[in-house]
Amino acid sequence: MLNEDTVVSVVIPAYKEAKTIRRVIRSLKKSSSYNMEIIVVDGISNDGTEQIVKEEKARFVTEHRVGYGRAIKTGIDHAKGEIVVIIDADDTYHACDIDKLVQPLIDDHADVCLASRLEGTMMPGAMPSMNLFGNRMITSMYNLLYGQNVSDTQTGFRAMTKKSLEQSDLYADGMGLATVFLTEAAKQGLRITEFPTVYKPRDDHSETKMKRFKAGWEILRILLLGHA
Ligand SMILES: Nc1nc2c(ncn2[C@@H]2O[C@H](COP(=O)(O)OP(=O)(O)OP(=O)(O)O)[C@@H](O)[C@H]2O)c(=O)[nH]1
Ligand SMILES: [Mg+2]
Repeated sequence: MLNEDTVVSVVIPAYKEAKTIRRVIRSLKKSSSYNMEIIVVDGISNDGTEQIVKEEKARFVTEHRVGYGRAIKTGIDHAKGEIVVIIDADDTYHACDIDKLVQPLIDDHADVCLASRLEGTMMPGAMPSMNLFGNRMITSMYNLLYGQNVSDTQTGFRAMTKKSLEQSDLYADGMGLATVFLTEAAKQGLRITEFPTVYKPRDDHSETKMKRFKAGWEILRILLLGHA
Protein backbone atom coordinates (compact mmCIF):
# COMPACT_ATOMS: atom_id res chain seq x y z
CA MET A 1 0.00 0.00 0.00
CA LEU A 2 1.22 3.49 -0.88
CA ASN A 3 1.32 6.15 1.84
CA GLU A 4 3.31 9.13 3.13
CA ASP A 5 6.37 6.88 3.62
CA THR A 6 6.38 5.70 0.02
CA VAL A 7 9.68 6.15 -1.80
CA VAL A 8 9.49 7.97 -5.14
CA SER A 9 12.27 7.14 -7.63
CA VAL A 10 12.77 9.86 -10.22
CA VAL A 11 14.47 8.59 -13.38
CA ILE A 12 16.05 11.26 -15.59
CA PRO A 13 17.44 10.19 -18.99
CA ALA A 14 20.16 12.67 -19.93
CA TYR A 15 22.12 13.08 -23.11
CA LYS A 16 24.17 16.26 -23.33
CA GLU A 17 21.97 18.26 -20.96
CA ALA A 18 24.75 19.60 -18.70
CA LYS A 19 23.32 23.13 -19.03
CA THR A 20 20.03 22.21 -17.38
CA ILE A 21 20.40 19.03 -15.29
CA ARG A 22 21.39 20.92 -12.13
CA ARG A 23 18.24 23.07 -12.32
CA VAL A 24 16.01 20.00 -12.74
CA ILE A 25 17.55 18.17 -9.75
CA ARG A 26 17.33 21.26 -7.52
CA SER A 27 13.73 21.95 -8.48
CA LEU A 28 12.71 18.35 -7.73
CA LYS A 29 14.44 18.42 -4.33
CA LYS A 30 12.83 21.72 -3.42
CA SER A 31 9.34 20.64 -4.46
CA SER A 32 8.88 17.01 -3.40
CA SER A 33 7.13 16.26 -0.10
CA TYR A 34 7.96 12.56 -0.38
CA ASN A 35 11.03 10.42 0.22
CA MET A 36 12.73 10.71 -3.12
CA GLU A 37 15.74 9.23 -4.88
CA ILE A 38 16.93 10.86 -8.10
CA ILE A 39 18.58 8.62 -10.69
CA VAL A 40 20.21 10.24 -13.72
CA VAL A 41 20.98 7.82 -16.54
CA ASP A 42 23.73 8.73 -18.97
CA GLY A 43 26.83 7.15 -20.41
CA ILE A 44 27.40 8.88 -23.70
CA SER A 45 27.42 12.63 -22.99
CA ASN A 46 30.91 13.48 -21.70
CA ASP A 47 29.85 17.10 -21.24
CA GLY A 48 30.27 17.15 -17.45
CA THR A 49 26.80 15.77 -16.63
CA GLU A 50 28.20 13.07 -14.32
CA GLN A 51 30.13 15.56 -12.22
CA ILE A 52 27.13 17.88 -11.85
CA VAL A 53 24.88 14.98 -10.84
CA LYS A 54 27.38 13.91 -8.16
CA GLU A 55 27.78 17.50 -6.92
CA GLU A 56 24.00 17.66 -6.54
CA LYS A 57 24.05 14.38 -4.57
CA ALA A 58 21.86 12.48 -7.00
CA ARG A 59 22.59 8.92 -8.20
CA PHE A 60 24.37 8.56 -11.50
CA VAL A 61 23.79 5.36 -13.47
CA THR A 62 25.90 4.60 -16.52
CA GLU A 63 24.16 3.35 -19.67
CA HIS A 64 26.41 3.31 -22.73
CA ARG A 65 23.72 2.08 -25.10
CA VAL A 66 21.92 4.79 -27.07
CA GLY A 67 18.17 5.41 -26.76
CA TYR A 68 15.68 7.31 -24.62
CA GLY A 69 13.79 4.11 -23.81
CA ARG A 70 16.97 2.15 -23.14
CA ALA A 71 18.11 4.78 -20.62
CA ILE A 72 14.75 4.83 -18.82
CA LYS A 73 14.60 1.04 -18.55
CA THR A 74 18.07 0.99 -17.00
CA GLY A 75 16.94 3.68 -14.55
CA ILE A 76 13.83 1.65 -13.64
CA ASP A 77 16.03 -1.41 -12.98
CA HIS A 78 17.93 0.67 -10.40
CA ALA A 79 14.82 2.25 -8.84
CA LYS A 80 14.11 1.29 -5.22
CA GLY A 81 10.83 3.21 -4.88
CA GLU A 82 7.24 1.98 -5.14
CA ILE A 83 6.53 4.89 -7.49
CA VAL A 84 8.65 5.76 -10.53
CA VAL A 85 8.59 9.29 -11.96
CA ILE A 86 10.19 10.08 -15.31
CA ILE A 87 11.26 13.56 -16.33
CA ASP A 88 13.50 14.99 -19.06
CA ALA A 89 16.85 16.54 -18.14
CA ASP A 90 16.32 19.56 -20.42
CA ASP A 91 14.30 21.66 -17.94
CA THR A 92 11.31 21.94 -20.28
CA TYR A 93 8.84 20.59 -17.67
CA HIS A 94 7.73 22.18 -14.40
CA ALA A 95 9.60 19.80 -12.09
CA CYS A 96 7.93 21.67 -9.20
CA ASP A 97 4.70 19.83 -10.17
CA ILE A 98 6.11 16.53 -8.88
CA ASP A 99 3.65 16.24 -5.97
CA LYS A 100 0.67 16.75 -8.31
CA LEU A 101 1.98 13.82 -10.33
CA VAL A 102 2.53 11.50 -7.37
CA GLN A 103 -0.52 12.35 -5.24
CA PRO A 104 -3.15 10.44 -7.31
CA LEU A 105 -1.05 7.27 -6.97
CA ILE A 106 -0.56 7.74 -3.22
CA ASP A 107 -4.32 8.33 -2.82
CA ASP A 108 -5.00 5.19 -4.87
CA HIS A 109 -7.02 7.14 -7.44
CA ALA A 110 -4.74 6.09 -10.31
CA ASP A 111 -1.87 3.77 -11.29
CA VAL A 112 -0.43 6.11 -13.92
CA CYS A 113 -0.42 9.93 -13.93
CA LEU A 114 0.59 12.07 -16.90
CA ALA A 115 1.60 15.74 -16.79
CA SER A 116 -0.35 16.96 -19.82
CA ARG A 117 1.09 19.80 -21.85
CA LEU A 118 -1.84 19.82 -24.25
CA GLU A 119 -4.40 20.35 -21.48
CA GLY A 120 -2.04 22.82 -19.85
CA THR A 121 0.07 25.73 -21.05
CA MET A 122 2.41 25.50 -24.00
CA MET A 123 4.85 28.41 -23.86
CA PRO A 124 5.78 30.04 -27.21
CA GLY A 125 8.41 27.95 -29.05
CA ALA A 126 8.10 25.00 -26.65
CA MET A 127 6.79 22.51 -29.22
CA PRO A 128 7.20 22.75 -33.02
CA SER A 129 3.83 22.61 -34.82
CA MET A 130 4.78 19.33 -36.57
CA ASN A 131 5.41 17.71 -33.19
CA LEU A 132 2.11 19.05 -31.88
CA PHE A 133 0.27 17.67 -34.91
CA GLY A 134 2.03 14.29 -34.56
CA ASN A 135 1.25 14.09 -30.86
CA ARG A 136 -2.44 14.86 -31.49
CA MET A 137 -2.64 12.14 -34.18
CA ILE A 138 -0.86 9.55 -32.04
CA THR A 139 -2.93 10.40 -28.97
CA SER A 140 -6.22 10.13 -30.92
CA MET A 141 -5.16 6.77 -32.31
CA TYR A 142 -4.20 5.54 -28.85
CA ASN A 143 -7.52 6.64 -27.34
CA LEU A 144 -9.47 4.99 -30.14
CA LEU A 145 -7.55 1.72 -30.25
CA TYR A 146 -7.00 1.29 -26.52
CA GLY A 147 -10.26 2.73 -25.17
CA GLN A 148 -8.72 5.64 -23.24
CA ASN A 149 -9.30 9.36 -22.96
CA VAL A 150 -5.93 11.06 -22.46
CA SER A 151 -4.65 14.28 -24.03
CA ASP A 152 -0.86 13.90 -24.18
CA THR A 153 0.56 10.41 -24.73
CA GLN A 154 4.03 11.78 -25.49
CA THR A 155 4.65 13.74 -22.31
CA GLY A 156 8.09 13.19 -20.80
CA PHE A 157 6.83 13.83 -17.25
CA ARG A 158 4.81 10.97 -15.75
CA ALA A 159 4.44 8.77 -12.69
CA MET A 160 3.76 5.03 -12.61
CA THR A 161 3.70 2.40 -9.89
CA LYS A 162 6.76 0.14 -9.87
CA LYS A 163 4.42 -2.85 -9.62
CA SER A 164 2.66 -1.96 -12.88
CA LEU A 165 6.03 -1.51 -14.61
CA GLU A 166 7.20 -4.92 -13.45
CA GLN A 167 4.08 -6.44 -15.04
CA SER A 168 4.63 -4.60 -18.33
CA ASP A 169 6.55 -5.72 -21.39
CA LEU A 170 8.74 -2.66 -21.97
CA TYR A 171 9.97 -3.66 -25.42
CA ALA A 172 10.91 -0.28 -26.96
CA ASP A 173 14.40 1.23 -26.69
CA GLY A 174 13.68 4.56 -28.37
CA MET A 175 11.19 7.39 -27.90
CA GLY A 176 8.42 4.78 -28.42
CA LEU A 177 8.77 3.66 -24.80
CA ALA A 178 6.48 6.53 -23.75
CA THR A 179 3.73 4.92 -25.85
CA VAL A 180 4.52 1.37 -24.71
CA PHE A 181 3.99 2.44 -21.08
CA LEU A 182 0.44 3.43 -22.06
CA THR A 183 -0.44 0.48 -24.32
CA GLU A 184 0.72 -1.88 -21.56
CA ALA A 185 -1.25 0.09 -18.94
CA ALA A 186 -4.40 -0.19 -21.06
CA LYS A 187 -3.87 -3.94 -21.57
CA GLN A 188 -3.59 -4.39 -17.78
CA GLY A 189 -6.72 -2.28 -17.18
CA LEU A 190 -4.76 0.28 -15.14
CA ARG A 191 -6.25 3.63 -14.19
CA ILE A 192 -4.65 6.53 -16.07
CA THR A 193 -5.13 10.13 -14.98
CA GLU A 194 -3.68 13.50 -16.03
CA PHE A 195 -3.21 17.01 -14.75
CA PRO A 196 -2.36 20.14 -16.75
CA THR A 197 1.25 21.31 -16.68
CA VAL A 198 3.42 23.96 -18.32
CA TYR A 199 5.80 23.14 -21.18
CA LYS A 200 8.76 25.47 -21.67
CA PRO A 201 11.10 25.86 -24.66
CA ARG A 202 14.55 24.30 -24.48
CA ASP A 203 17.42 26.45 -23.24
CA ASP A 204 19.15 28.52 -25.95
CA HIS A 205 21.72 26.41 -27.82
CA SER A 206 20.47 23.14 -26.36
CA GLU A 207 19.55 20.60 -28.99
CA THR A 208 16.62 18.22 -29.22
CA LYS A 209 17.56 14.52 -29.33
CA MET A 210 14.18 13.62 -30.82
CA LYS A 211 14.29 12.38 -34.43
CA ARG A 212 10.73 13.12 -35.48
CA PHE A 213 10.23 10.58 -38.27
CA LYS A 214 12.14 7.77 -36.61
CA ALA A 215 10.09 8.28 -33.43
CA GLY A 216 6.85 8.57 -35.43
CA TRP A 217 7.34 5.22 -37.20
CA GLU A 218 8.34 3.50 -33.99
CA ILE A 219 5.17 4.76 -32.30
CA LEU A 220 2.93 3.74 -35.21
CA ARG A 221 4.35 0.20 -35.14
CA ILE A 222 3.73 0.04 -31.39
CA LEU A 223 0.12 1.23 -31.70
CA LEU A 224 -0.79 -0.91 -34.71
CA LEU A 225 1.42 -3.98 -34.48
CA GLY A 226 2.39 -4.18 -30.82
CA HIS A 227 6.12 -4.17 -31.47
CA ALA A 228 8.78 -1.45 -31.94
N1 LIG B 1 20.81 8.62 -21.61
C1 LIG B 1 20.18 9.02 -22.71
N2 LIG B 1 19.28 10.05 -22.65
C2 LIG B 1 18.65 10.40 -23.80
C3 LIG B 1 18.88 9.79 -25.04
N3 LIG B 1 18.10 10.39 -25.99
C4 LIG B 1 17.42 11.37 -25.35
N4 LIG B 1 17.75 11.40 -24.04
C5 LIG B 1 17.23 12.27 -23.01
O1 LIG B 1 15.84 12.03 -22.96
C6 LIG B 1 15.11 13.23 -22.73
C7 LIG B 1 14.13 13.45 -23.89
O2 LIG B 1 14.82 13.83 -25.06
P1 LIG B 1 14.46 15.21 -25.80
O3 LIG B 1 15.51 15.51 -26.82
O4 LIG B 1 14.25 16.25 -24.76
O5 LIG B 1 13.13 14.84 -26.56
P2 LIG B 1 11.79 15.67 -26.59
O6 LIG B 1 11.46 16.14 -25.21
O7 LIG B 1 10.80 14.82 -27.29
O8 LIG B 1 12.14 16.89 -27.51
P3 LIG B 1 12.22 18.46 -27.13
O9 LIG B 1 10.78 18.92 -27.05
O10 LIG B 1 13.00 19.07 -28.22
O11 LIG B 1 12.91 18.58 -25.79
C8 LIG B 1 16.17 14.33 -22.57
O12 LIG B 1 16.47 14.51 -21.20
C9 LIG B 1 17.37 13.76 -23.31
O13 LIG B 1 18.59 14.26 -22.85
C10 LIG B 1 19.84 8.69 -25.07
O14 LIG B 1 20.12 8.08 -26.12
N5 LIG B 1 20.43 8.37 -23.89
MG1 LIG C 1 12.65 17.32 -23.99
